[in-house]
Amino acid sequence: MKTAFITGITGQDGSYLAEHLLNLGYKVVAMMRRSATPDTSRFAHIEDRLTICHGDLLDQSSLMRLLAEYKPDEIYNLAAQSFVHASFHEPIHTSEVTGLGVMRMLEAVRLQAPEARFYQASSSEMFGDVFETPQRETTPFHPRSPYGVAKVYGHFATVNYRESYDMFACSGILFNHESPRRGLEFVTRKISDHVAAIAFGETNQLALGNLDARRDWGFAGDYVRGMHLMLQHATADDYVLSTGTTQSVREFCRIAFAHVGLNYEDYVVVNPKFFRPAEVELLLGDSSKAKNVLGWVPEIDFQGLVEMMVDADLKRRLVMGNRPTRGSLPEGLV
Ligand code: NAP
Ligand code: G4F
Repeated sequence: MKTAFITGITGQDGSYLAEHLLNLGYKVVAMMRRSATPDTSRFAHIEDRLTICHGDLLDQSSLMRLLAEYKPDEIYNLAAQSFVHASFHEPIHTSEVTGLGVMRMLEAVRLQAPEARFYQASSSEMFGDVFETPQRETTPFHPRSPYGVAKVYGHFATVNYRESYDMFACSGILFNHESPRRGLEFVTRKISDHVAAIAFGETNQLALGNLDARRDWGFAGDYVRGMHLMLQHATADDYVLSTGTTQSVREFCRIAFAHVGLNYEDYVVVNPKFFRPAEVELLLGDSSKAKNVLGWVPEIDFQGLVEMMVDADLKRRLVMGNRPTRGSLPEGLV
């Protein structure tokens, strides 16, 4: 039985990846950091099948100790301070975790598990002020936030360890991927949760920032399959994962509100406090390398993703016995 080691298990991708690897027959060792109020809700349904351990990307010794103890075959470094907006307020912390944290992981792998295959969660935010559209593996980077800068550091650290030490180290350049388990501060989940809250009469308004920003949004469950495929290939390399379509925040709102029979223009207001000092205006990925080399293709389309997220936030309220007061429930939920 192969052993996989995942950092970031409490986050969105950690939970989907752990599910996927358990289904494939892996022993999954999952790292979380110490917290006074640990949130295990995203993986509670599989917790009894995981080996949970404690470590922190800020603490080199904990990473060394864990890799020495578990000697994993595959290592997925998903942990990060991943919220772009917060990275403007906490640039040093973001650099420490999201940037230098990758170097700490790579050092721990080099010294304790050099034969392990390593996956680094890189990001389309590295493209930032894009040089070309669509963006692919060869597109130059121009990050627009401390988060993006830290991810570029992590990306090149991964490439450098592959080239310097012949380590099997891959960087997955993933475009935005979402799900009902997405954190509430990210725009897609903020919208889906507010649509449900508005339909149930809990609030009357959704305050957002830049409605014209465009993203290439896919489903997280599809993207974790791609992470695993990268580590199964004969050689280590870097891959873009994306859907190849782009939509605006406004379009996400339109579809999400329409799903419950409402018009987003009646509820959405713009509040400049959600603007960023520098914005990434457009992301659109070309994942043909992942398709051709790994056989990876995403299965959930944009409309399906929006409806899945809104349905989940509606269901959460329905199972609590609440009833909607505005709009109409989608057919499957009536
Ligand atoms: P997420 O939900 O924000 O999860 C981040 C995880 O990192 C959480 O488990 C968090 O733990 C953990 N973490 C934060 N600081 C840590 C530290 N010092 N030591 C150990 N763990 C720490 O992010 P996600 O959406 O699942 O994304 C997974 C990875 O992919 C991230 O690296 C992200 O930057 C990258 N990425 C995401 C996307 C996307 O669209 N989702 C796209 C491209 C790349 P706590 O719960 O304790 O905070
Ligand atoms: O949902 P977001 O916060 O995601 P963002 O900044 O694209 O970053 C996510 O995707 C990256 C991959 O490209 C990951 F690396 C990163 O870890 C994270 O998962 O914002 C998306 C867009 C932005 O242009 C933002 O300005 O939505 C715009 N937006 C408009 N109003 C808003 C809001 N974003 C948030 N979070 N909240 C708003 O009220």
